[in-house]
Amino acid sequence: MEHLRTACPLDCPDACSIDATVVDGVVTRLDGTWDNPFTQGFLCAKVRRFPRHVYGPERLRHPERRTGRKGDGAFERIGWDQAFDLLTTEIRRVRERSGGEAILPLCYGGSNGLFSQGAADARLFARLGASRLARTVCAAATGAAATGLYGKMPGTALEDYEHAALIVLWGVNPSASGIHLVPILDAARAKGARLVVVDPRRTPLAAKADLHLAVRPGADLPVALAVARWLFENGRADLGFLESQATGWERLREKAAEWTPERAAAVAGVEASDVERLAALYAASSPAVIRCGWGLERNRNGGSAVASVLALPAVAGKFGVRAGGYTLSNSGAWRELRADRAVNAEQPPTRLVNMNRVGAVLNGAADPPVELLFVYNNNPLQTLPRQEEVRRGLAREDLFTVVFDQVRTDTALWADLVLPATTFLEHDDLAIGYGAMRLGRVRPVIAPVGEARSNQSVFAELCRRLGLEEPGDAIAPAELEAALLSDLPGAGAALARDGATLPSCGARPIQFVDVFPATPDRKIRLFPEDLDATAPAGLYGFQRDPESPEFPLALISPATSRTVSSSLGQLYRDQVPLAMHPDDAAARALGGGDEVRVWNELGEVRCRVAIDRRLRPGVVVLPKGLWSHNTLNGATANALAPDTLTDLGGGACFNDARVEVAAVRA
Ligand SMILES: Nc1nc2c(c(=O)[nH]1)N[C@H]1C(S)=C(S)[C@@H](COP(=O)(O)OP(=O)(O)OC[C@H]3O[C@@H](n4cnc5c(=O)[nH]c(N)nc54)[C@H](O)[C@@H]3O)O[C@H]1N2
Ligand SMILES: Nc1nc2c(c(=O)[nH]1)N[C@H]1C(S)=C(S)[C@@H](COP(=O)(O)OP(=O)(O)OC[C@H]3O[C@@H](n4cnc5c(=O)[nH]c(N)nc54)[C@H](O)[C@@H]3O)O[C@H]1N2
Ligand SMILES: [Mo]
Repeated sequence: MEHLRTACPLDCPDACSIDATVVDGVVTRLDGTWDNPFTQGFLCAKVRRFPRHVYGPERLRHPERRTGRKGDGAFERIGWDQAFDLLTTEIRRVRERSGGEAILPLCYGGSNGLFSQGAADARLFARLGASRLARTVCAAATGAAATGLYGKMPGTALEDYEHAALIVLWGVNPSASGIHLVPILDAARAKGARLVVVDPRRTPLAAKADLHLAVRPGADLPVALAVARWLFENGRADLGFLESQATGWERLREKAAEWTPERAAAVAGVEASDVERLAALYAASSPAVIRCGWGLERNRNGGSAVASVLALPAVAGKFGVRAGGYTLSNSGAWRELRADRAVNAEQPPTRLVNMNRVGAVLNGAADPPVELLFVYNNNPLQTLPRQEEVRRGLAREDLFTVVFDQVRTDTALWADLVLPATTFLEHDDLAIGYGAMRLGRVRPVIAPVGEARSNQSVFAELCRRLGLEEPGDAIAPAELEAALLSDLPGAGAALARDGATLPSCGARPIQFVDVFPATPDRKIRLFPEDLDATAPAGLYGFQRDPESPEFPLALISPATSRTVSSSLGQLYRDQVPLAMHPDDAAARALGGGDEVRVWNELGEVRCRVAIDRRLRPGVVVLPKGLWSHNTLNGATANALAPDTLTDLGGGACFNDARVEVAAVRA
């Protein structure tokens, strides 16, 4: 029996350090360690179950070629040589006939490591002149807002929340999506910190909070602007700070002036007195920190909503003390990483495909049409909007689809060529979290299962076989690491020592003491003109709810503790119900366990109903990441999600799905 150290690269803020128990070359157990203090010696339940993902029956063990009709799932085993021959022949054929842009790489979360994404893969697709992918399915609106205002300033360290007097969790549910923050919140509360939660659902932390604002999905913008207005009107805005450290605050004040607490409360479906309570509590507390999540971005107002929330610490003057300020994504803490050196290729300015529109793009909305789709680190049928349209695209006879994955996903059933990928327990990688500020070394703790290969080796091999290799290409893990860390002297040695190292700003920077806005003048831009010009209703402009008499219910699809997006979904075979408030159920004569159809103009899901008092009336929930086996008709929340885009950043509007629900009577 051996104990081996590694790090978790899955799509999660926490970036845990792991102790893997390996018996005779088989991984039997994964535990958290203290190497990274934020891991606090424990792992989430889903990663503890990861060995089942590694060895389960859905695991892909060798390359396969389609033998039946598209979508049948009939494949025959082939060797890697044959797979590479088939693939290079297709790539050459498509490129010669229709040009590189007829090739579309489709990738997103995957293992999220720095070798697995944006390295050898990006090099290959750049040299092929393939279509570029706008990776917008997550964090596009938050990214645009945060960068617009602060230019990717590192956030308050999550560990420092322990020192806060007030913690505001805005559109974030750490109990599922980043559990290592939970004990820190408990410790802060034990020391007297107040907790405010803004979320349409009574999440576990909302149930413990001093104040819970159960806003309507998509209505955060009026609430945050009303708080800003209150601060200005009541002499609680820090005008000295705004004058010296920010630009554009007068424009923000004008936009906020429209939103009295009463008007914001009416739009958001909360009490005006609660909006005022939030403002007063925020003004009175220091250190006050806002943990801004991703729940508030996934709608038509997402970008402006996030901008208005992130403006609050500036308006109220909350920076400059430990645990004062905000945290969104800390990936901005890693500016020194040299992904460009790992790629070693200029990206030609080929067309940019927004991944939220892949359904439309595969069905004729692209010229030249996409003829070769290369799916890796992504499960598009389960995670993109407009599931039925995506499925129709994958069914196209004239599309050659490669699915490079670890397990046989629903998407893989539509592949022409299936390639088996290693998991993070089988390959080298480097992982950074977007919460914890650690760089973790991912080490292979077991040999690859079957014939699985790592992304970096497969994309490098494709480059070689296509004659696209160039001198200076980083191929081996050590070369990739050297390229990525070339501007972080000492990082390699620190990684070798304890499996993790820190960004140059330190692991616990104080905003406006240790780190400053990465804008040209180091000032906060509270009204960036470029954002104002691109938002359909202007920056901080509110777009009304897409509900209609026909489709009055807001369907949201938040993260659950079982999966990471759709990853690990093969491990849960049960039927997942639609959660619904008792009033909404009663209005439709529905009882718990009833079979229903949930539909809108885009599609229909058949499932059962679960009555849930923790929801606000008018909001129904079907979690993100479900697989076809989790519902009665194989469709999931994504079948009902529109491919409209957020006001900033071209992001996904999953939570703008508006639906009706009715019983299916036998
Ligand atoms: N266990 C687990 N962990 C994960 C993931 C996972 O799937 N499972 N996913 C990872 C990924 S990819 C990401 S991006 C992060 C996401 O982390 P979070 O931001 O925490 O994730 P979500 O569940 O999308 O949304 C958080 C909350 O926002 C609420 N919400 C929905 N709409 C609105 C709204 O309009 N306004 C407000 N204020 N709240 C709203 C939801 O009810 C939910 O409780 O988590 C990561 N961690
Ligand atoms: N309805 C709804 N849908 C959503 C969301 C929502 O809120 N509501 N949220 C969205 C969010 S936040 C996100 S981040 C996206 C995520 O969407 P995706 O990017 O599709 O993420 P996953 O579902 O985790 O799928 C990743 C796939 O990559 C595979 N993989 C993992 N590691 C590797 C590797 O090293 N190599 C290769 N080749 N494959 C690998 C996994 O097995 C898995 O099948 O989903 C979005 N979808
Ligand atoms: Mo995400």
